[in-house]
Amino acid sequence: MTSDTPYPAGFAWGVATAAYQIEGAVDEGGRGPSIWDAFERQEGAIFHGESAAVATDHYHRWESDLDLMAELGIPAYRLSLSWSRLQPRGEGALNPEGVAFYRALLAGCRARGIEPYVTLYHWDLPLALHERGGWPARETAVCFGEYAALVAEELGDLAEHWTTINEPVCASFLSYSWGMQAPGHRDETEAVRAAHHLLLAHGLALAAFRERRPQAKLGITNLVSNLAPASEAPADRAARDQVDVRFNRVFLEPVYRGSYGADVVAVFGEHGLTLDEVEGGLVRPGDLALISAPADFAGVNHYTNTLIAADPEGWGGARMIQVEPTPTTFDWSDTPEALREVLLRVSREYTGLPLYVTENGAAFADYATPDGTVHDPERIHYLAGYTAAVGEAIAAGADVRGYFLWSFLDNFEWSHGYSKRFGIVYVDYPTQTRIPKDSAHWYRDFIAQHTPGRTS
Ligand code: IFM
Repeated sequence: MTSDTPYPAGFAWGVATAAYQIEGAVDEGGRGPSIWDAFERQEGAIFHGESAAVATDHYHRWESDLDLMAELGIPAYRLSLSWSRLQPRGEGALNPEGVAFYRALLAGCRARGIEPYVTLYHWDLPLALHERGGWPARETAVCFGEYAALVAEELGDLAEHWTTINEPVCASFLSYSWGMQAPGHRDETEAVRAAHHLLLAHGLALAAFRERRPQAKLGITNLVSNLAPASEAPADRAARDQVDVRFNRVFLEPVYRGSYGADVVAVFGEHGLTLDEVEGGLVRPGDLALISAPADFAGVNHYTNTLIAADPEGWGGARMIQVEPTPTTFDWSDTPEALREVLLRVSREYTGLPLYVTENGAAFADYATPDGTVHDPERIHYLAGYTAAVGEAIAAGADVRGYFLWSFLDNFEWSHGYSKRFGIVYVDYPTQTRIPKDSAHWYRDFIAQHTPGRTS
């Protein structure tokens, strides 16, 4: 640590993206369809019926995108692999064209002095596996372990840090219970089964990768929301605890404590989660040892700071209200202390592993001015606050080793289509022109200032 920065030497400053949100080229390079390709075609699933078939065309523009990243002085890049590009049907040998694409991309990062941090799964399940039951089926987790083994063999030499699963809460509850993400189901039992199988997939992938690449640093990324009761009323406090179980604890407890706690089982027991491992049940003998096997880091994504009020009509009898101020186009808060609290909570209550903020950022209504510049003072305000909050968490004892801003490019924001711009680089979608926003220049200078030995 230097005297003028709270961040330790070697701190990874980066940006993050995900394959489906930027790559496009959905029918090229031998890629198979994923659940998102199918979900997009459902009436009303995506804002304005938009599609990620082209997205930011990164599949064709990856070299100039990496050049821009290097010009902006960004030393680390968290990206995800498309499972259905690498394994079009979710089983069998890897697709050579997919392997070649990702080998070139990862080597291209390193050639530019950018360290890649790779995520194996960011929600784009091969459609063929969905047709065999998707995440509610145990077999999907087994297939994921096999996929991870092949990735370790074919690509594992090109990155040190590997995340197994991104935000299992979204790939389970938002996808199988809330109906807002692919495959758009509304069935709480399916969601609980998906949640357990995503965690099992993490465990199987960790073991497979570890065996083939013992030097790799491995972990899972959870979305961790900061939650407080809307009032001191017992009903609001109880509602807050319900949401904490459903959103945070159902994932953090098995991974970092090796069991679903009694509160988690009290909420989800009726859907199959058990304290004990049951032969033939959802949680089977050996599952929890796999899920909680030692990892090398804990990934934390953070966006929301939420008050919880009792509401019999809401999910788990609760209603969520974003803490003010909520200037972002998602109505999410600009309240950086929430990130500090989340990092301290994870490090104090769950794990002493090094933490990485694997995603944090905000969407604003950015536009290009006639002189071809994009001014986003709100994002600079947001980033200044949240990066400072990371420093505060470190000063208070959290072992945070990196921060990945979401996102590098404006991109396809899932069911919200292109309506939410999270990038520090503006994308003019009709022409695919990239324009670094003011925040990109701010981040470049910030990184230089907080990286010993670097200048902008
Ligand atoms: O765009 C998403 C990303 O795919 C997962 N984490 C949250 C981001 C913003 O909603």
